[in-house]
Amino acid sequence: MSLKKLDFLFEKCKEGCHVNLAVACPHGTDALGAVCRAHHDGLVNGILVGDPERMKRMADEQGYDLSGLEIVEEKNDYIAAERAVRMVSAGEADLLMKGLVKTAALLKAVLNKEWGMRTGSLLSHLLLFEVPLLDYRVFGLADAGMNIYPDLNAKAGIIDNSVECFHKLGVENPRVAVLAAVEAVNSDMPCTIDAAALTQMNRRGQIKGCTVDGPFALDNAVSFESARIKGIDSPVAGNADLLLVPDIEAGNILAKVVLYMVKARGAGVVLGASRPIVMTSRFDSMETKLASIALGATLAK
Ligand code: COD
Repeated sequence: MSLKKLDFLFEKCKEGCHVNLAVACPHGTDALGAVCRAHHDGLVNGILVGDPERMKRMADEQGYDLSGLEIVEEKNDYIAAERAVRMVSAGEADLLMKGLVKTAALLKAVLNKEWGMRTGSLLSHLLLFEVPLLDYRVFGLADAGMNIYPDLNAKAGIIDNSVECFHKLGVENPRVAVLAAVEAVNSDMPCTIDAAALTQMNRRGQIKGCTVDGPFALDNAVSFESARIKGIDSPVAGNADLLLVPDIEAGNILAKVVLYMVKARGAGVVLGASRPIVMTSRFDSMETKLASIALGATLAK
């Protein structure tokens, strides 16, 4: 089974109890607007951790309805980020979301050894996105937001986190395409060597619960026609569920093409911590922000 359309996330996250979402510094239109919508649409219970005056001013300007949302007062952004992380670590919230605070600052708080959200696993980012031009097929893209230049072990950890997410969403054996610029192993392109090693690690049972193959150029991974023309015989070619990119630069550029140039809907979370972390950007569409919250809430259950 593969995923089609992200709509199912909105139903899935409403099953059972609602999760409590702690938003660190919801002082901008991006997170505040999304969490208000998500709260009133019944996706989550919103907890706003930050400066109440800034939130209320923003809500008045934009017409957001803050009624029913819990507000935890912390005027300093860094302390607010810490407080939101501590709330999740203490079980007072089930899900963390980034507001108007630097990504690296929030992630450093998450990685704090004493009160952060570490589990001993690698933390990595996963973006799910649906492509209208490909019949709304859903692809995962990792890692476009956390690990800067992952080595082989980190890439295996990124696959493990992403595969666990696919399993939770009902995809039993996701097909993982390790992306490069070409589909042949080339010693001048180190990521093609990593791709071959990851494929072998999967065959030998070092990476489980999925089928890994690579290297692939992007088109060979998502298009049967392209794979056929190149003569690639693989269960993953043309049929990938998860695209593993070589580094954060490639991932971030691909994610931005998908979200802003193609206008596909996405859902992004950081995985591998004690609870998922929703990281949206100011430029994300409201659909992408809500789908990210719905994905995080589904995984937090
Ligand atoms: N998973 C688990 N532990 C980690 C990870 C990880 N991915 N990264 C670092 N750690 C641990 C290390 O083992 C160490 O104990 C501690 O955290 C600090 O490690 P450093 O010094 O290597 O890490 P930092 O604090 O310099 O950087 C960690 C960041 C996550 C902040 C950094 O990797 C980063 O800035 N990533 C990019 C985030 C970003 O800007 N994303 C936006 C693009 S959309």
